[in-house]
Amino acid sequence: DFPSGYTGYHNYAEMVAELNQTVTDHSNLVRLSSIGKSYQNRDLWMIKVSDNPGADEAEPEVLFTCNQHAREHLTVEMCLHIVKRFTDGYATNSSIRNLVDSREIWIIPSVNPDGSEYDIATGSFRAWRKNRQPNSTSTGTDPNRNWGWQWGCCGGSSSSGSSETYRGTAAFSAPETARVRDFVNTRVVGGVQQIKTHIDWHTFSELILWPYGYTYNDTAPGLDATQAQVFSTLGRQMAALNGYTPQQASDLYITDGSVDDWMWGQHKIWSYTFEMYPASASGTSGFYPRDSVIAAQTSRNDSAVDLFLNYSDCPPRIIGRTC
Ligand code: 0X9
Ligand code: CA
Ligand code: CA
Ligand code: ZN
Repeated sequence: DFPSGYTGYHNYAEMVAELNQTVTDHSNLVRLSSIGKSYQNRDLWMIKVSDNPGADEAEPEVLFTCNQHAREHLTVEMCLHIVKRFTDGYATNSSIRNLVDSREIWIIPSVNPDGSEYDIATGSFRAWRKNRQPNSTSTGTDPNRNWGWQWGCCGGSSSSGSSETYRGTAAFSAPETARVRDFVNTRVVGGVQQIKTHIDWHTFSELILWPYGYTYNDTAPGLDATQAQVFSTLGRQMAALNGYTPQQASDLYITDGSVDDWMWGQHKIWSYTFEMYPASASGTSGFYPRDSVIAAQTSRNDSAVDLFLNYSDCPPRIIGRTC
């Protein structure tokens, strides 16, 4: 389990308990479901937050994913914080109520529960990143190199099973990414993708990143200059609210097979990657901030998340365009 100084973080069982408690407390606002199983057969839980949550209403849909990377435990807390704020806040906060009433918000707090549990299993952090799927030489596929848009194209991932950025044997060879893909594919209704926007939460470096990650070019097939302008304008406005640094993903380094490139390339979902606290650290210590920072470093993103939800009907609106 989590060591002393970190017991405020949720392990997998505690995360599931928290989600179930939310269902008990706010059955009028949430639906809990599993999108399938991890490699080690853990449920990949997803919670929907909206008014009339049992109905598929004509409201812009928004997706938040957390914990693709096992050791990035602060991101689980970020997703749970989003759930809590939009449910506990509903009765008393009119701006929260307006967002919940006008959006369908899907939240997957742990995309990689096997890796996350492995990271804490001995009571000392293992600094584990990948999932726990065996490969030909070692263990683990990097979920954020396993997505099927320009998979393995560009030197932004590894074919070596022992690498921290092992891309897997094929796009979606990891069950965890395949199940998120399947869910997103089911949201194409009448030929129209219902999910308009997405944030994938990571740690660390305090960055807001947008596609593409596989190329240094600002524009590329499927991403024109106007769209790039939308990504950067919304990215910068969110960054002004949380103090992160906004940039195209490849400005950090080239990655191929990352989730945001697939969400945009395949579905035209306006997809961002947020790298949370801290801004910098030595070695892997940045993945392990004490639990005392959880409250401040999750609520720090509240106004950026609100802006993001607000524009989720039509992100091009931010540069005066229509949808
Ligand atoms: O390498 C990653 O997957 C991310 N950094 S982390 O330290 N959380 O592992 C950055 C990914 C940046 N690229 C894209 N988002 N495309
Ligand atoms: Ca609704
Ligand atoms: Ca809908
Ligand atoms: Zn990460």
